[in-house]
Amino acid sequence: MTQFQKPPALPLPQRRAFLKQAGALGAAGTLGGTALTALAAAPGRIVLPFENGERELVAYPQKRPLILLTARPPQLETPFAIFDQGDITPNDAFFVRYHWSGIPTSIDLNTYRLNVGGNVNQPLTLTLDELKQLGQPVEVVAVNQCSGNSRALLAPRVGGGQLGNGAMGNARWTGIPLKTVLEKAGIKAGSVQVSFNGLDTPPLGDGPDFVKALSVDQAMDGEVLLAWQMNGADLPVLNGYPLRLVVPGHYGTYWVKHLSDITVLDKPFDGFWMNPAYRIPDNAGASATPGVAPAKTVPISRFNVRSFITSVADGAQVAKGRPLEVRGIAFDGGYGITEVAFSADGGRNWQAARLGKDLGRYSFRRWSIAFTPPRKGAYELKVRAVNRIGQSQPMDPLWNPAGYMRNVVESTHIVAV
Ligand SMILES: Nc1nc2c(c(=O)[nH]1)N[C@H]1C(S)=C(S)[C@@H](COP(=O)(O)O)O[C@H]1N2
Ligand SMILES: [Mo]
Repeated sequence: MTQFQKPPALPLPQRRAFLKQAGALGAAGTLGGTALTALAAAPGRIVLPFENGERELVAYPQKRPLILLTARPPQLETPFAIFDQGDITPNDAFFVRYHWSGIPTSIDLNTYRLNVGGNVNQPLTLTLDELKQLGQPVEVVAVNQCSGNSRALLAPRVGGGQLGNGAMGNARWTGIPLKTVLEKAGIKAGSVQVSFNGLDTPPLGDGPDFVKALSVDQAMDGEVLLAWQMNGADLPVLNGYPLRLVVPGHYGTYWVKHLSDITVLDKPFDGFWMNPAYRIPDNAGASATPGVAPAKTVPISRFNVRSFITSVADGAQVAKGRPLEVRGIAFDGGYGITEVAFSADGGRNWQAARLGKDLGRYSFRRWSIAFTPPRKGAYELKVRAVNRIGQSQPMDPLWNPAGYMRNVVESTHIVAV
């Protein structure tokens, strides 16, 4: 399966079988004994705001009920209301994305190893404990967002996982800089890229394994982390236990989970998941015209600017003349959000919102503004953010064939009564 195909929804019995297996195998990992009890609560359904947006809510091991996109592999979206509850996304509410169904359901730290090899002076084979001893742990609060977050809102619709706005989350990640490990191994002269592989595999070994690459410069920038904790706890199994790459400001595709192999390369990596997958039109808005193949593509990289209203849902009724706190989140690729503007009249007039606590330039930035609907009737609310280098969001949606990087200024329609 590639991200260009719409994954089929599995019938319930097959999904149950997977969940049972995940729970039963959980002894050595962190799935623990609670996994199956969580499944018992039949959580219901949700309707996302696009055609064929009806989804089941399902609780996987270590997760609260989340929006089910596919069961094999597990792909789960965070219900949007969670984003109104704070700037950190709880581990059990964090979205899950995989490409292949051969995911590890249990990992034994006694046998787990991180291999660092390729064009290095000293190949390394490290246990998790040995890795942790290599340097002082560092922390970063950073958004992880799937390239195809919000894909189902595109017009015309495109193939790929039909995601609403829930394939993103913000967490405090703890680990050591990738740089520390690469320095220990010693990158040889002439190296150009570093590739990353995790423990998951294609079914029956008949597809391209999920492997990603970064340039040596980026791998050595000191910001890319090998992280073993998320919000102060071990990574949930479905979010990459026991170790994942964290690439602040960059799309989730680079955040390789269950990381097992780091390989330094003397020529560019050209595996399937770097080319043709996960590429965007090579222009400022990463945009293309439907039906016209983009002239040139490049690997997707940094997030563009996004902002969302989280405190009031589209279609909500509010009281005329009663003050409303409109709240939400904004983020970008790491320059930091400097301005958030709010409009209650479809974008004709804008007012500056108040920015919340700054958790760092890779984090969600919360914002809020008081709004009192002066009359009865319909209002079109909009929010638009600007980052430190002046990047913002388009008023009209941009489009590309893979449905990546949606960041149009969205509308929330409400009615005052
Ligand atoms: N091993 C592995 N890592 C992976 C993937 C995968 O399929 N396998 N998918 C990537 C993609 S496309 C995304 S968006 C993020 C999602 O991270 P999460 O599942 O922790 O939310 O994981 C990335 N890391
Ligand atoms: Mo992704």
